[in-house]
Amino acid sequence: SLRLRGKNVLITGASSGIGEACARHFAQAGSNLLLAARRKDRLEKLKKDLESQHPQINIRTFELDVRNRAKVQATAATFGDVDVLVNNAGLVIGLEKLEDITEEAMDTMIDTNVKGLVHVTQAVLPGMRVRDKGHIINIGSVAGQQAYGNGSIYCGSKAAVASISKALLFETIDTAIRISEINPGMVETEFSVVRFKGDKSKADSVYKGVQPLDGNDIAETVVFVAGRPEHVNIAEMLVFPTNQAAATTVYRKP
Ligand code: NDP
Ligand code: 8X3
Repeated sequence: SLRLRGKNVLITGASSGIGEACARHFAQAGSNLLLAARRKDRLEKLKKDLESQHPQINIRTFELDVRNRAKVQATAATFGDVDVLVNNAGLVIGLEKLEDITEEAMDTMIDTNVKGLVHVTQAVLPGMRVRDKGHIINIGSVAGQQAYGNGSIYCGSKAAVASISKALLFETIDTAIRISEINPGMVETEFSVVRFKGDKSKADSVYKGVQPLDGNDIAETVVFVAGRPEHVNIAEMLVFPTNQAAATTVYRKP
C-alpha cells in the first residue's frame, strides 16, 4: 500500500520468523525500519540484504532484549517518531504440565511475551499520543484464545496480550491511534526449535503431514492491517492454516 511509504515501522523480534518476514514486507511497501532483537548479527545481515533491494528506505538495527525495561526506555529515546509498532518478540519454552514448568521457563515467557510487550509499548505510546497518530500491532496467538494442556504459561501469556490489546482500545478511543491484535495459528518459524531447545526433529514433527503458515503469510496480514486508511482499525484477526480448526486441532494427511 502507498500509505506505508516513508512510515517509520518498529518491529521487535525482527531477527527471525514472523518479525523478519514483516521487515521484508514493510521494506517492500517503502517503509523505514527500526529492527530490534537480541541477535544483532542477524539484524545486520537482514539490513544489508534489504538495503541492497530497497536503497530508498532507512533501516536501523537495535540490539535489544525487551525484558530489560531500562534498556528499552534508553533505546526508544533514539527511535524518533514511530508510526507503526509491531510487538512481535515472543517465545514458548517447553510443552509441560504446569507443575513441571521451571521458574526460569515461566519467567522467560512472561517477561518476554507480556512484560516485554508492555515495556516497548510504554516507551512508544506516549509519543504517539503527543502526535495523535500511530498504530500498535500486537502479535498474540490462537493460544491466547484457547488454552491447551501443557501450554498453561504460554497460553496465559498470550491471553494477557489479548487483554492488554483490548484494554488499549479503550484507552486510545479518543485518539487517532490504532490498536490491532493478530492471532496466528500454526506458523513454521524457529518457534518450535526454541520451544524444544534446539531439538530439530521434535520441532519438525509439529508440522508433519500439514502445511503450516509461514512468516510471509502473517507478514502479509500485518502489512494489510497497517495499510488500511487511518479511520479503519482491524482490531482483531485470527489466521489459521487451511487445515487447522483450533489451537491443537489440525488435520494431518496420513
Ligand atoms: P521465532 O523464534 O522465529 O522468532 C521469535 C523472535 O522473537 C526472534 O526474532 C527473537 O529474536 C525474538 N525474541 C525472543 N525473545 C526476545 C527478547 N527477550 N527480546 C527481543 N526479542 C526477542 O518465532 P516466531 O516468528 O514464530 O514468533 C514471533 C511471534 O509470533 C511470537 O510472539 C510468537 O509467540 C508468535 N506466534 C507464533 C506462532 C507460531 O506457530 N510460530 C503462532 C502464534 C503466535 P532474538 O532471539 O534474536 O532476540
Ligand atoms: C503458537 C501456537 O499452538 O503452538 O502461538 O501455541 S501454539
